[in-house]
Amino acid sequence: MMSRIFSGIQPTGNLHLGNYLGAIRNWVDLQHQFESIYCVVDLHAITVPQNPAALHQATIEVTASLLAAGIDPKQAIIFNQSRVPQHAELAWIFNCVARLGWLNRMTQFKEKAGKNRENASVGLFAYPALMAADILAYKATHVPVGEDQKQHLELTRDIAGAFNAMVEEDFFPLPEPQIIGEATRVMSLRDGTSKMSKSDASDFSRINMNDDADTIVQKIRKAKTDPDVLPETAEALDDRPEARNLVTIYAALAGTDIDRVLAEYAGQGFGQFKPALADLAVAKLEPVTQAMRRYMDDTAEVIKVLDDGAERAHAIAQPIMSDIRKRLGFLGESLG
Ligand code: AQP
Repeated sequence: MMSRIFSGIQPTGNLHLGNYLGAIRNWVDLQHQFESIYCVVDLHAITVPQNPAALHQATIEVTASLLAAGIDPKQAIIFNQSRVPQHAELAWIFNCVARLGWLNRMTQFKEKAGKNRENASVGLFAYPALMAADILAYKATHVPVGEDQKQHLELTRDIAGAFNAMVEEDFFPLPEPQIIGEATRVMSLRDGTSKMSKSDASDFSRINMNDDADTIVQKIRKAKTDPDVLPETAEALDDRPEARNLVTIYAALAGTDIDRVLAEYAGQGFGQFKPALADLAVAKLEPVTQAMRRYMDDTAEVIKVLDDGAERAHAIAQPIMSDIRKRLGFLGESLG
């Protein structure tokens, strides 16, 4: 089977360094090796309440960040999910394939629903079935994601397998997660045990892709650390989550590994390491931030990329969905 990449990102606010190092930077590399489809997942965004104007704006901004990071719309398909109705259509079918017990095990739902579970939307609970539909509507074979999405990918494989068993055919591939690089789980700058996230109340917990140089320097200066010097081995960072996080970020930005960073900085304290990290972060992120501002000055170009991407994505998903309809015995062609 031909390799095809699919991955998605939510338009739920500014992209941050975790999204960049855990996912987008890898998307940029992979677009040259595989047919690649990158989706701004607005249907996923509405699993929690959204302000329509903010969602509209974030869809444009996230797309601008993808372009600024180096995704080439001539090479890869970039579009927003709700434009291609096959995502929602297949998600419904997968809601009928997935078992309640499988979804009950998903840790992201538990984290996001929190104590208010009874009040969470049905969509938030069924989120992984929509994610499976996103991937399998294109029969994608590889899915580059951060560590946090691993469990959802396993569910996608379970759904694909159950569907295949139902239709007695290897209809869908079992997609492989691609969790690549040093920084597969970037942690909050305020708490090394929780994930850097768009929805963290504190802006000082994350570096946003549109932060200016001064803000990046300030956030790194204020990042939580400990009083010890950097050790010689990575194992010695095991019980120092904040220190490990900053060293990991450095390694990922520098395109090296943790051991090499420690070989250079062992014995030095954060008074020395933080300025070096801030310089590196500014040097690596500033070109992306500047390119993003240029795209935001001409949003017509960004919207054109999404229009074109939606057509190309639809052209792939539509015939696959048509085959699925036949397998299930649905009468006639879908009008979507
Ligand atoms: N902290 C992270 N480290 C590494 N990778 C990460 N990703 C997200 N956070 C980190 C990866 O980025 C891709 C897109 O994520 P998303 O925006 O679609 O979903 P998310 O995981 O829900 O991101 P956030 O920031 O945590 O959003 P909120 O706060 O709205 O829930 C995925 O590949 C993800 O693995």
